[in-house]
Amino acid sequence: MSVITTRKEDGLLIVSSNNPPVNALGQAVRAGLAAAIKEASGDSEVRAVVIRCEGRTFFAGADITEFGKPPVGPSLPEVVDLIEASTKPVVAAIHGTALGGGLEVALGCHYRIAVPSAKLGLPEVKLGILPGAGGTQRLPRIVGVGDALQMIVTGDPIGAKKAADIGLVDRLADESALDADAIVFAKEIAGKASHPKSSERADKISEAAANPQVFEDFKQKNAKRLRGFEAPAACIEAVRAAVELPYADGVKKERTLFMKLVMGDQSKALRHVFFSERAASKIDDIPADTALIPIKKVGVLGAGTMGGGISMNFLSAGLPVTILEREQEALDRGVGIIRKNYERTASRGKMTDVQVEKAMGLLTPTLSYDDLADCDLVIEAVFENMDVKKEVLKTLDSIVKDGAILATNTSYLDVDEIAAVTKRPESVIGLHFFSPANIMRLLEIVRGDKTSASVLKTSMALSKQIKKVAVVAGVCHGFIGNRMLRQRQDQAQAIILEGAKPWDVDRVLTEFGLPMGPFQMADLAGLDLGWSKETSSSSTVREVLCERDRRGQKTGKGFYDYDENRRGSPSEEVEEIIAEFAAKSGKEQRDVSDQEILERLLYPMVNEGAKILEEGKAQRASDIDIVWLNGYGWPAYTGGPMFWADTVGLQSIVDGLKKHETAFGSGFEISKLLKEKAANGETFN
Ligand code: T1G
Repeated sequence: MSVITTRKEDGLLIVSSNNPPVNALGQAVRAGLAAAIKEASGDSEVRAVVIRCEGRTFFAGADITEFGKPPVGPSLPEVVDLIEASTKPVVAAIHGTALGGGLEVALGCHYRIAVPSAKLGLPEVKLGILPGAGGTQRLPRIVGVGDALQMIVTGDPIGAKKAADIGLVDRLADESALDADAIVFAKEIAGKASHPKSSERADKISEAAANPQVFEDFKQKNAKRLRGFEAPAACIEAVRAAVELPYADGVKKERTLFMKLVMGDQSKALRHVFFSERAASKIDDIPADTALIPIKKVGVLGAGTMGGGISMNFLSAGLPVTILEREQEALDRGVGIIRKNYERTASRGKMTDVQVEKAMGLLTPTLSYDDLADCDLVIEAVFENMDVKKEVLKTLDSIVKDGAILATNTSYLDVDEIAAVTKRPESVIGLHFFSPANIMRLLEIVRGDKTSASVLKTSMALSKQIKKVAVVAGVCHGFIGNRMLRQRQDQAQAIILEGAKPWDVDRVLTEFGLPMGPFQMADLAGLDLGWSKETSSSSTVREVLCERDRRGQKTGKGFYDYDENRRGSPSEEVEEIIAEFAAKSGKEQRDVSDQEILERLLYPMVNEGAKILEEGKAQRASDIDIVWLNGYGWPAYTGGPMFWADTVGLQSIVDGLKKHETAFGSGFEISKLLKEKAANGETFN
């Protein structure tokens, strides 16, 4: 069965695409579309054409799996030009998501009709490229430079209503009658003498032609968000070409920029991220027919920062939450913070007051464990202490109904040991949210030795429902993310004793693309976390700083000195404290290069990632990448620590680890898997 079929109806040629799951514009689809347009042009009975898609969505873009492979014609630009040049007017009937090449096909059509729920966008920049089938030249001509820049440089889709407002969509169809309304529309326009061609429009770009400052302003306004990414600047340059060059030259410029980006490392990394995020939701070794446990009511234990944030995820997804605290005051404070967070979101226009009240209406505060008895899932978010967690799980085990999932939000502790205090370890799982839990996308699903397939599969399905990117981790100290972070933190502490300045260490990591360095992070979190004056013994630089009232941003000084706007600057006193401490510890200080800082802090993370894979604590290397991208701000344009290691070359990583072996201390070992892959010239991904 061909993916593109045509049928004639009342003088119209209806062209249908059926290429599940998302009607990607693979070779067969492109060839089918080209043939359909030729069929219409050659058939005198045909007065107009409607292009529509079966399944859940209009074309969601070029087929990304074809990237990097030898191209097979017709190319998408050729198909889009063919549609626009068609002697019969063409209407695009849009539902679901018209994205990337899919929107470019629609821009090649003479008219666009969409259901109100449809989304339209050019997300190519998220894959490290730019629209390569005329989108950067046609879209500004239809919607103007301002909206085109916003859509192309951010890659964020817009709704059909907004698209209609800005002229991208000519008509909104009834949500349940797209095909019928598209046919009516096509018949209406069929009689017109001429039909609009996006590539020939100029009215919407004249304003920008008179004011080229619009491009600089846009760049400035988005500089912080786009830092480190190559594609956004190329997107702006392509849209500028649409304003400054004739269409044919603009398209050439677009193609040149596209080809450079698509062959580049950043696009390879971002395509890796695209498929890795989708792969992460697959659990390799559980049967597809594993039953899901219905989750209708959720319980959360602890109304502190984590408990409150966790609750909001379920409330925002429309699931009722019962939140338990020991004291009324703590309960009221927790509930108050949840409401304040929602109201702040509403004040930014990202929620309506009705939605705020709906979410708050689903929240039941309680001081009694009994109110959790009929929950389908209970998540404990109490103090990170093994005895406390065991006590809580034992109590839940005695109260909550059979078949319910008992989850712990521990960040480090042994989930199997916690599960063992219950009579139903198969129902126990780790759901490790990241703070702030209502914002951070990552969820580490920690699979215990006895966790059942149903509990695991249900947790993964639920993570999608609460819009998290979930990754399955095995039980080990710190699971995937924190276990690797530990390696970096240890080296950060060690390398400053050898002479690297804390602010140089942070600079090297932020220049690499991480949002913050370890010392900036420590000052933000507070150096006195887990510290007490009574037990302090100047045994670490951190202790000495705390003893000197340098406890971080909150005291105006930590590793950095802070001004009234909390802007940090290097501190001579800290330099002296570290030099003194190093001397006392018999450490000689020396100049440490940026390259050594990078290798010493990031290579051990990769090594630990390889050990996690070796031990089967992660299903695949790309899962580790997804953890670091969504939980620790690792720069997406490098693909994540394991993909980045492949880019650096595993042999270079091994050589670097060997070079710095002494600095890593006696217990350090290079992962067997890493050494093997390096020796065989293999990669992780
Ligand atoms: N190509 C190939 N496979 C794709 C695909 C695509 N464009 N989009 C999705 N898939 C696969 C995906 O890997 C998954 O596979 C399955 O479809 C379902 O996807 C010239 C060059 C459309 C919003 O960037 O954003 O056009 O895991 O799990 O959550 O200018 O998919 O089941 O094996 O994501 O409902 C531009 C990418 C391409 C859009 C649906 N287009 N797709 O989300 O399902 S570049 C995009 C999405 C381009 C031109 C350039 C989402 C979706 P599997 P899913 P979903």
